[in-house]
Amino acid sequence: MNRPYGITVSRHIMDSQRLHPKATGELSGLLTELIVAAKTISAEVNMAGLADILGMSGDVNIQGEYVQKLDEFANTTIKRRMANCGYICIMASEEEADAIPATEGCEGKYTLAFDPLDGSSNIDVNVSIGTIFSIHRADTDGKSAGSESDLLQKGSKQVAAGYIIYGSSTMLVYTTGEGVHGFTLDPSVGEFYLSHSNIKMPEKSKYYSVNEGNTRYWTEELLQYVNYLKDEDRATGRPYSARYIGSLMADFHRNLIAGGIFLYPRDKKSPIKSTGKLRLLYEAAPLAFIAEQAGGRAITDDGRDIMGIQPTSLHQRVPLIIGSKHDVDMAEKFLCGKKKKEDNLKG
Ligand code: P6P
Repeated sequence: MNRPYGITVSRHIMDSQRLHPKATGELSGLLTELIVAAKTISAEVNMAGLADILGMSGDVNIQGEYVQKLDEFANTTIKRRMANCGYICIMASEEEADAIPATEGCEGKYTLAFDPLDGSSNIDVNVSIGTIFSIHRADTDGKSAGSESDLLQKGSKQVAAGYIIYGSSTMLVYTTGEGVHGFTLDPSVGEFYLSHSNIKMPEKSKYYSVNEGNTRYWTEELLQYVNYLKDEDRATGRPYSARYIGSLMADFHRNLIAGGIFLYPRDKKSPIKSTGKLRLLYEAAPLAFIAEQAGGRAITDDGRDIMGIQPTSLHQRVPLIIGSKHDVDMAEKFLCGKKKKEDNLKG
């Protein structure tokens, strides 16, 4: 079968760099190193069912979650490769309590925040999982150590963001602020080929993604919005269909390609979810950058733009409403009390 001789991700990165005469190539180098780590993780994830790596490692991470062995492998793979790459000065990982400095003498001008393997609770049941990354420019001379404050920057300051989803195929989706582009891995040659150029999220969708097992813990406004989606009104394409996989990567990627709205609001089920479950630095902010670059939106459940939130801690959680612009706009009206379900009964 003729292999697709399309654009490789390396060529796409270099083509993008050539558009910026002042570019030093450090961001290209950083992305290239991250992609090597992703290929390594992909090979391991795809073998998970065969190797004895499946199952729990017995450890517990900063989030208080049992760490799956693949989590550890992914975290270690990224940390080791990026600490010595010479392009970053400090890192934050979902799996580590504290910031991770670059190896002394290998400091660069960027910072990296990452979730090494989001959705890891789905590993043993073969559901798509993913690595999420967010890159900022540090406030340093580009040769010295970074500090935690270099990591605590608004999403609007991101230089690049992306994810690798390990699913029926392994895909890399990333943005450097010039659109969103998707690459599919051909494992037989170990190369990512451009498969989704300039992805645009459908403005309006027919899917909503939320864990309805938490309904009793939601605010009244959220309940009103979700019930609105379930009402029948052909003119506005309702009722929507429910699609919730329980893996942020799988749910977000489907919504990016096919359209949809994903909601993980604050709920009263447990104290740690009083500000939502998902983390700002390495989940909400990078996905918000991608969503906005693809024409979508990302807000909190009280209407604040995710990209405008000033982080105060590495593992800060935020409520996340993200997806097709029309749907997030409508959710915002309900959540900010500007719209009620019965308003629509009046036509
Ligand atoms: P719940 C997976 O554990 C995760 O962090 C995300 O990938 C996913 O969207 C969310 O939690 C699912 O949470 O409470 O619905 O199981």
